[in-house]
Amino acid sequence: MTTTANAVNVSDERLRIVRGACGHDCPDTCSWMVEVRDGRAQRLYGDPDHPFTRGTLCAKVNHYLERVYHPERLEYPLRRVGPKGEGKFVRVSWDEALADIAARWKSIIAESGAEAIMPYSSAGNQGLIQHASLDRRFFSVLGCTQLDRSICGEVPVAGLSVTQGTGFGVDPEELVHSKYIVLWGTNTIVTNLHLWPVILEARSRGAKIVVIDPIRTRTAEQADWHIQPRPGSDATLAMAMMHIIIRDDLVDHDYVSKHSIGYEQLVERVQQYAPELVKDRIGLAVEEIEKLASEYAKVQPSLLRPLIGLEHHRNGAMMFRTLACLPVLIGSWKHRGGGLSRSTGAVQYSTLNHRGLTMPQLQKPGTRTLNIRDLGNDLCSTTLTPPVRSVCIWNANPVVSTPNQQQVIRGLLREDLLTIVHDLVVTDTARYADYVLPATSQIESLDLVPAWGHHYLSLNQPAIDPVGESVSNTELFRRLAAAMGLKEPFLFESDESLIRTALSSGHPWLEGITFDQLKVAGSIRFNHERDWRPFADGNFRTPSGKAEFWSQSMLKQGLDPLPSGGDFPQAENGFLQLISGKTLHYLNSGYGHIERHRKREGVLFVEIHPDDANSRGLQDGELVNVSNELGTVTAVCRISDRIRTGVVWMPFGGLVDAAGNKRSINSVTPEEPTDWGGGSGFYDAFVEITRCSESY
Ligand SMILES: Nc1nc2c(c(=O)[nH]1)N[C@H]1C(S)=C(S)[C@@H](COP(=O)(O)OP(=O)(O)OC[C@H]3O[C@@H](n4cnc5c(=O)[nH]c(N)nc54)[C@H](O)[C@@H]3O)O[C@H]1N2
Ligand SMILES: Nc1nc2c(c(=O)[nH]1)N[C@H]1C(S)=C(S)[C@@H](COP(=O)(O)OP(=O)(O)OC[C@H]3O[C@@H](n4cnc5c(=O)[nH]c(N)nc54)[C@H](O)[C@@H]3O)O[C@H]1N2
Ligand SMILES: [Mo]
Repeated sequence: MTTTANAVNVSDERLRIVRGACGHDCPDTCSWMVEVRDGRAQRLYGDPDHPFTRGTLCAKVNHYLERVYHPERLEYPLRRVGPKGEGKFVRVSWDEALADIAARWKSIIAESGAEAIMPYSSAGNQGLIQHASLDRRFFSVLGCTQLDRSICGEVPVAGLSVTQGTGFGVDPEELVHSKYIVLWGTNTIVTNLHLWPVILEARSRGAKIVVIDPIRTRTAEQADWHIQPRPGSDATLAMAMMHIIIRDDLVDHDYVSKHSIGYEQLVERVQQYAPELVKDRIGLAVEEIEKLASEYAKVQPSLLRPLIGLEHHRNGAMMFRTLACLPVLIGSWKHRGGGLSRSTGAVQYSTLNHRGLTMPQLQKPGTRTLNIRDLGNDLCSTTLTPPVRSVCIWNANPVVSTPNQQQVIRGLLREDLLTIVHDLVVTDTARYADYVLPATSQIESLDLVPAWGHHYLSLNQPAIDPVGESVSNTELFRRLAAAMGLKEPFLFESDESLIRTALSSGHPWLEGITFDQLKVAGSIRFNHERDWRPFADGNFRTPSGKAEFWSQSMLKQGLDPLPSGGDFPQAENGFLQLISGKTLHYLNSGYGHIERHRKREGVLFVEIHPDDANSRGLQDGELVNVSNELGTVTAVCRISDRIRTGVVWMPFGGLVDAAGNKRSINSVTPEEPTDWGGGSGFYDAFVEITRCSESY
């Protein structure tokens, strides 16, 4: 790493260069430099010296300053004047907004108890303190409803932990040493761009790249082999692979006997997964399954990289639990670059003093928890006691991102609901708010940014003053605490002090990493050996200390103690399974307000296999309705052999459908819970596709 100072005075005296880091919910957490002249940011670019950023940003963040200075950027607090959802607001002062919110919250608490107030946030900003710190303390002190935020990332950890006891995995930079890389349910080139050069480096050293995805994504097009199973069948595929590995004695018996328990039970379980028996459920030919299992076991070091595609299925946790058995069975954890590499979040969060930031001890025992995926049902519930009377939303845009979108909208339309939204623009969710409060962008606030795709810790330093009257999340909660008359000093901790708290864990990997050092270096790699192999010598964090093919704790919870294919629904009676994926120019629901990005993504479409289109008499380019019992969304029909039969694919992004209605894919996705881990199986959506009477 270079150690260029934070604010460098170059020959142009009025120009400052400030180091920062992207706070988007993305594995890459890029380090960037912002050139500022006379208080205005003029250029933002990837740090050329950062080993993971390598001087490039992405299709979205290349235009980040357009987001900062966008004409729709919120500069002042707004109060609703029109009907809910119409988006009519007037400017009010912060004092007026805070006084009214506090007065209404106080009366809600007096009448119904604090649980009638519900916080709702996700990872819109994934910087450590802007993501989760004073907000958690504030709502805990009041005793408000707690939120189970398992919409992204918790399900895999819940699944992996059964086998490994932790979500730890291979450091993504170590993939250069892998010889067989399986990108499993992830579209690296679109969503995790900065890992791609690492994978290409591995390929240049002889690695084979395999993609497992029901659709031929951009990444699949670049791979050496694309395998196209039916959605949700991946754990069954992994079981069939284990069947073959055991049958052909490709097992690493030494590793298995030293570092695992339950091998005999596994041997018995995989008998049900002979490739001939399960090929139809998986939707692959026996030869493909045989070849994958044999290559995966024989070519070492082999590496699995499963990301998000698997967790949004009802059997999501079991998928990760089962996949995690594969590297144990063949002992690939022993090799440098071998094993499984998913999010590095578990590593980052266990290294930092996260509990010191969120102070979970403040939660009042017995306070109810509502799940993020159930927002629509909870807002519409007539039985919830107390009912949700106010929802405070920041770092999230649930009208677009939460399943069963029309139910979310019905809930937000409730006249008696006090809705507060803190965001950078009037998002599709903010349109339903009573108060919209302006949020700072990443270049206007201080944060320590952990990454879920690498092992660097980055300091994001503010480059410019907040635009208008916008405030950061931490400042919002300091203001709300003051308005509520709260006095606890920890509700008013400064951003810098919070960051120092986060760095105070005493973890050996943080040795020598201080706030002051980060101010100079910008980004620092955790202090561990390059060649960190988390489970080379066992060290699993399970109750037995071994990798658990058989799990006593699962049994105790009434769950299957062994890995399995899990239950996954399949399309029947003319229905098609609808899955989705991220897009290049949107960051989840974000960037949709910027014309350049909207244009690049174009009109909402649905991709369908030629056979499925023919049997429905659909033409390429015509408008179709994608519908089920939850709702309808209109999209342009794209007939394509990128997708396998029985499955259709839509991009996840903005809210407007191809007929101009305020609907997106989540109008037809269910809020079905995952097997465990609290997630939602919204990729198990089943839809009919019919010709639309409107023309495009
Ligand atoms: N159908 C379908 N649904 C999905 C997905 C899918 O693939 N398909 N993906 C799922 C996944 S993986 C995820 S992570 C979720 C994402 O869902 P959300 O977390 O709702 O993500 P975004 O839609 O990007 O909304 C984040 C919001 O936070 C705002 N924001 C950014 N920075 C700040 C800040 O500093 N302060 C405040 N107050 N606000 C800020 C942004 O402007 C944006 O409006 O969606 C899930 N929903
Ligand atoms: N450009 C861009 N980058 C992003 C985001 C963004 O919105 N835009 N979002 C960020 C966020 S929040 C996240 S969580 C990450 C997600 O990163 P990824 O995991 O790469 O996310 P997706 O693009 O949704 O890719 C998931 C893939 O899984 C496939 N899939 C769906 N169901 C199945 C299945 O049952 N089996 C298999 N094998 N595959 C399946 C889908 O077709 C899709 O191609 O990306 C982050 N990066
Ligand atoms: Mo996500």
